[in-house]
Amino acid sequence: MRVPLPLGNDALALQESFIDHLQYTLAELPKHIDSEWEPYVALVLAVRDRMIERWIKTQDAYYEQDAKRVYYMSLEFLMGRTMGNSLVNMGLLDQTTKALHQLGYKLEELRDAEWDAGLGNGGLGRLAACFLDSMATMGYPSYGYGIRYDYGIFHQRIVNGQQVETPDAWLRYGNPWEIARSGDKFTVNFNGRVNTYVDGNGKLTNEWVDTRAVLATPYDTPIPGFGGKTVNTLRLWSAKAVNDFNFEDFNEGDYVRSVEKRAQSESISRVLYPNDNTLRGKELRLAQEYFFCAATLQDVIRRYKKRYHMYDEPRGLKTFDRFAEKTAIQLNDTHPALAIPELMRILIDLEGLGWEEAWDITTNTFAYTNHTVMPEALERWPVAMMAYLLPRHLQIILEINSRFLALVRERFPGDDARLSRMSIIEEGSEQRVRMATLAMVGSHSVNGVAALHTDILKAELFRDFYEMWPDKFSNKTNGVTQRRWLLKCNPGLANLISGVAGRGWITDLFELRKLEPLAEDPAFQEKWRAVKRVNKLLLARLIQSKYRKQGKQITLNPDSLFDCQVKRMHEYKRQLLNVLHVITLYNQIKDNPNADHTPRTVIFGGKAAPGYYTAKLIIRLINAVGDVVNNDPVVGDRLKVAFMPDYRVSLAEVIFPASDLSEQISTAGTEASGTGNMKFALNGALTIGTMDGANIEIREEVGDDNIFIFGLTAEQVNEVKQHYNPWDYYNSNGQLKRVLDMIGSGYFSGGDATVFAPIVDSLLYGGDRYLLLADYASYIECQQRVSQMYRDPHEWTKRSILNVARMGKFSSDRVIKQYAEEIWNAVPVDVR
Ligand code: T68
Repeated sequence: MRVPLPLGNDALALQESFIDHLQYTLAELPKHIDSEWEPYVALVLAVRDRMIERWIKTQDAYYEQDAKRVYYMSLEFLMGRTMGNSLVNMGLLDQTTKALHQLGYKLEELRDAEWDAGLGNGGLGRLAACFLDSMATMGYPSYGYGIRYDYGIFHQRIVNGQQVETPDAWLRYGNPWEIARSGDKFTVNFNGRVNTYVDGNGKLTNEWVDTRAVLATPYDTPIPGFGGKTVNTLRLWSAKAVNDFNFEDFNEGDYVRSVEKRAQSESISRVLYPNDNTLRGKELRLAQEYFFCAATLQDVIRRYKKRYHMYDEPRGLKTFDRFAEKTAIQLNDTHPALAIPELMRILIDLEGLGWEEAWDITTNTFAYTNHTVMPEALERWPVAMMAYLLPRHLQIILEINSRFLALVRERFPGDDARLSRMSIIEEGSEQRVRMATLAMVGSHSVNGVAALHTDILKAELFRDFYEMWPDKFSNKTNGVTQRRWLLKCNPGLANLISGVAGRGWITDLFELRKLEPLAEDPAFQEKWRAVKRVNKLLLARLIQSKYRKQGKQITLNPDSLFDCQVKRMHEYKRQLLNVLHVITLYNQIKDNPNADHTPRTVIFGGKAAPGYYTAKLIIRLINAVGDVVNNDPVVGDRLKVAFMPDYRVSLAEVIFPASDLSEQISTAGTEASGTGNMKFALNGALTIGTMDGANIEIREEVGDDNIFIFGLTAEQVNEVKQHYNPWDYYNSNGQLKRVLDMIGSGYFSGGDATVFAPIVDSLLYGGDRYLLLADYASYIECQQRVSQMYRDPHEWTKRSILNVARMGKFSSDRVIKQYAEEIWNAVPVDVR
């Protein structure tokens, strides 16, 4: 068979591919094209062709070298756009820009035609995306597995200051990056019942019968590592109805109904659940989780079996003897934890292994990452729901539990309270399956995502389990990929850095240390500030255009301090505390209009879960405060408040490079890690933050002088909560009282006191669960220090440079290396 010639990477070759695809794939003549979409697709295909060569080579190398495979199972992959990142990683950026320019196209404009792949809610989903980039860059034989939702995270519109959700139909015009692999489809079963009998050999056998079947079909997206050597795979499953003619329906002449019923099966992969750090116990969500696990494990086992005969019979080994040695599966939170009972079911019911043997393989294969200590985010599925949807899995879970509880009894005799705390089944008015417990029992590794978070898991949430298995627990502090979050999103800063420190930082972030000696160099500082200013102008332009679309006017001063808080809207993240500061500043300006106030632009962005009433009301408050502050002539350009609608990956890529100040102000002990904190700092913003999550480790790295820390520590939070009374703070702090009274009296709602009353009530009468009032004074004082320092450009810029220089630890490359060495026992493969 003829092997195709490698494609050229020069501008001419790229042009040829581009024009070929316009003509032969899209049947378009350039002069008749009047949208960006067709040339965008042609460009994608030209770039994709170049990735496919390396993709095939990579997969073949993994097969030939019989590498241990790593599977990252996640219900969320928040990929954002793929074009810019692919060009950067494949080294095609300059030639592509040139090629398009000669044809009369602008790369920037074609890039903007791409929809964000928003298949995630926030940090957890974006972490998965960063991990894929690092695993490919470092050459780990790895696969991302997830669901190809027809609808990603909703689009947020702001109408009359309030969030309105609209569906994200991101696949409407097709997705040119993906390749459908109809050949690798699998059947996934639901419902039915379990038939237990003793077979001819006297063996107890369980058969799952009378099930409802759904097809899982895979779509693959290539994931190029930096340098373009390794190209890995993100495989996403889509649900399809099976072709079983129901003759009963047919006989009754209800053909149309039988077609309609197909939609039910296909609804499994319809939509991403839009909750971040909370869960709704919907049966369809449980069906999604199982659909995903069942399809993925069949694929993993298929791939393993294709290879196992190499070391099988000749050496007297059985099929699955080397499964755990050749397979590592990382569970991104408990959302894919049904993979544990599913692997047990496959090994025992379908492959005929004994329980002990199957359990050994299962626990040696799986590892579990926890991302939260918030009780409302822990998955607890009703036993009754599981009995109906997955009867055989429930049986297996109960068997896992009874064997596990026997071990606990042995270790801690007579400790019934411990037994009920540790049981996989939670008792109560309704029995539930505790998925985190299932994940811990069924894995050989459990990790948190920042040092403090892991400490809290060990000391509080998972304390009993830590006492039982101290060696299972470890910390893996999160990181982010510098390819997207500096090289791609901030070319100005990336070039400035590479000019003085070389390009080594792109694959070894510790190389940024070379910037340290330049931190106080006036000429370098000048260039540093110039880059930031250009980025701020770009962001200001973008915000202004978004406001025009809402029929509003806003002018932003690029010399003001850009103070940004972008992340999901959640009470524990305390966007409301930030608002209290904004109103405090407003009062200070109004009280003292002639004083010299440091100009600030406070920028918010983030989506609230559609059913999260309080979070939505906080969005409304931000916009209401903005309407008052931004239009007050006394204030002028000394204070502006902007809410960026529809915050997403592609907007984040504009915001981080333009920020001076990064708000990381969650109540200590609530934010597992945070990763936005790292992206801001990597782009030269200083952090104002609490001693929470990875903020603590950022402080350790950059030094206490180069970060603004305020508020109670996690330990103090636990203490204060024992006897907390928000009124004490309200009554003793005049500034605070005034701010709350303004909100409560309708100052920002045209005199209507009812609008924002629930917000004030949640603080004063609702117990102020996240201790905003306790941290208010310390936050205000800290912000004053921020304003003061911003007035000294030399001092500020020095700290900005030192922040970037000391970000080495927060690369996801470091994190992946730790997972690979300490959990997966996986090694990189060199793809020639
Ligand atoms: C985040 N978790 C953590 N959850 O909040 C953040 N939850 O501190 C951490 O940095 C990040 O994970 C990465 O480790 C989430 O983003 C969710 O999005 C989520 C989704 C579904 C259900 C529950």
